[in-house]
Amino acid sequence: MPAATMKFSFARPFRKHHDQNMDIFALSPEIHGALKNDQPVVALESTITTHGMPYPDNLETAHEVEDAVRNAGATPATIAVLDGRLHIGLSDPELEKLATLPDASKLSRADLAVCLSRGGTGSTTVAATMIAAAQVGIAVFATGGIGGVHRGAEHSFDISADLQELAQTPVTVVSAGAKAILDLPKTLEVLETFGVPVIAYGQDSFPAFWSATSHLTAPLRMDSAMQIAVAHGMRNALNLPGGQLVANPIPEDDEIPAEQLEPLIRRAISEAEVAGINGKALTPFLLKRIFELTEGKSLRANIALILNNARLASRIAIEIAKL
Ligand code: PSU
Ligand code: MN
Repeated sequence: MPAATMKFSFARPFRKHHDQNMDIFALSPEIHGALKNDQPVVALESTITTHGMPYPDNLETAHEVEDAVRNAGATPATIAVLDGRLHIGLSDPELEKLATLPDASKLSRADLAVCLSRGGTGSTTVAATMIAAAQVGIAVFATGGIGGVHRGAEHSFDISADLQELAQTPVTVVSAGAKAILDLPKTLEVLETFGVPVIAYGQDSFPAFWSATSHLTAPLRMDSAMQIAVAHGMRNALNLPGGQLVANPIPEDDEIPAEQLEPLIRRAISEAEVAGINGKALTPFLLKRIFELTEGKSLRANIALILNNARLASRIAIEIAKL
């Protein structure tokens, strides 16, 4: 490519509409059609697949989550970077490639563009998935649990980029709260500082990922997908830049009581300290250790809560599409 052309294309401001970003984005035909016709679409992240679960549970779950969205009447858009293109909607072979990648990069806001510029491959975290979703006009995104303020952050400064993303990118993220490995009170404080609405779904308590409740009261509560959709629309009408965090409790039959989990979480965290694990590697390490320490129970709960979030996100996307 001649230098002048390159300069032009890189200097060009980012355009909001997906049709004009075809060089960066690779939309699956299904997603292209759904977005063009203003049909409800739910974004899904891919770090759960590459760093959150072992194979083959990761691949099976990715398929089940997509099926859950389809059964609820929306279109699933799993997002990942493959060979230098930001894919919105993955084919079965693409999903399988991602799920079996030995050393996938875990991409957040800081490294998304670098990976694309190098022609690389990697999964997107909550932050990077939100960026991609907003660029192509997807309003709703389902994940397991967002990243947040790690325990001991007063020393490590480890605060997930997911929180800043919620403050600036207008996507409604359906989660089961923040992962219970985190410092939940500090995570709620930072979200409040950043002006992110934290909405517990159908209860007052802020859910704690593997557990349906915590000792914390969520700042906001809503009891219907429609209310959440209207609030999303109101933020747009006010031109407020950030998103909403919906905290959807894990179904009670699938939860692990917090008392049971807490000692195992503490043990995993001290093992990480001893091993000197930090940065991007910390959350995947803790999830893996808790999986081992609960003999797989945490994984089953994680799968159940993601499916539950996918169903609620679909209902919200359907309501937003009606607005
Ligand atoms: N939800 C899960 N499993 C996960 C994640 C979410 O059930 O592995 C991922 C998300 O991609 C989230 C990331 O953005 O964990 C948080 O990583 P960190 O703490 O390094 O920001
Ligand atoms: Mn971190």
